[in-house]
Amino acid sequence: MLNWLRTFKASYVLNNLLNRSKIAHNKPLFQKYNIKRPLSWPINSTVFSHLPQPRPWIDEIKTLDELKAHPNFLKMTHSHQEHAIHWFEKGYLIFREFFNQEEVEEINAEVASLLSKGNVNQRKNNKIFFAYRHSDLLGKLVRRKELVDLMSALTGKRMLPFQSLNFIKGSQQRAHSDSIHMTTYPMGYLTAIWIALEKVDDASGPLFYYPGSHRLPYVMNHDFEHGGNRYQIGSQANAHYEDKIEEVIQANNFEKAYFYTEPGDLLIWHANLIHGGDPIRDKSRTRKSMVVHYFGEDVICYHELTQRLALMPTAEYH
Ligand SMILES: O=C(O)CCC(=O)C(=O)O
Repeated sequence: MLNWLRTFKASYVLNNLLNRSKIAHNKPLFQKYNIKRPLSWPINSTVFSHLPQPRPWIDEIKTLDELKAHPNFLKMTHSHQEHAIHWFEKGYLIFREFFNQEEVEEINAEVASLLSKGNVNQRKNNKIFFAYRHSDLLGKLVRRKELVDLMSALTGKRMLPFQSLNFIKGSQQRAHSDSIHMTTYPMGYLTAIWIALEKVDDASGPLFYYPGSHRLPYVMNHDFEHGGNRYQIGSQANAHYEDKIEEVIQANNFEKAYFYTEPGDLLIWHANLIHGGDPIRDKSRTRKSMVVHYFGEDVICYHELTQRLALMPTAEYH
């Protein structure tokens, strides 16, 4: 019943009206881009299609030589430069043992405690949403300076945490780019981190990704049969989107890579890197992990698939 109601755009308009303060920060941005429509109305990428389409500085670059001569690259530290080259070519970065064993244990204990106190709960696809908003420990973790500084250097805008997802078991989510779920205008100001909170192998449903896929055109609602209309979101829009992404992967011959991990390993991905969760082959296995999605400061953040502005309760956005 709730899922059916959610297909009606009016339910989001109502929700936006009830959460006015969480979308109000978009007002100056709508003015800046001369978008004349109420903040509460449905929104998708076609609203911005007549506007210039700039991308994060690194995504505007065509060749490695051009990257190495760019002023933003030249002012980076040596280690950031190495990361920028890998990011440019592959669309992701891996840091082994970024968190130590003690930190991993603390995080796992914190998630277990939040679950047992009922501060968070496990929802669709084994996901625990927004735990970082209920915990000082996780709140500090998502704002770790070296991570935020690196992602901000790569995109050219300060990156702010928007959403965290904790998993006890693998998501088994089909291949997708996060930009269909969390979208920005201008496009591309989204990054995500994936933290391994235990050993992950083939049996527990590892994260998979397609190196280099971040350079593909963004797939938006108008690129597939989303099935929606003026009043409703297509009830199968996500499944049709995922079918479309399968086609894109086949057509481009991308090689699938897996993130096999030890506890504490970390992967950062680009707004348009295609990724997902592999099937769980051993159903008894857990796959404790945490994802954090970051939006760039000073951009319009919305959800292309469900056609609504992102609600931003955190102080950083205001
Ligand atoms: O952890 C996974 O299995 C997939 C997570 C994911 O796709 C996401 O958070 O966007």
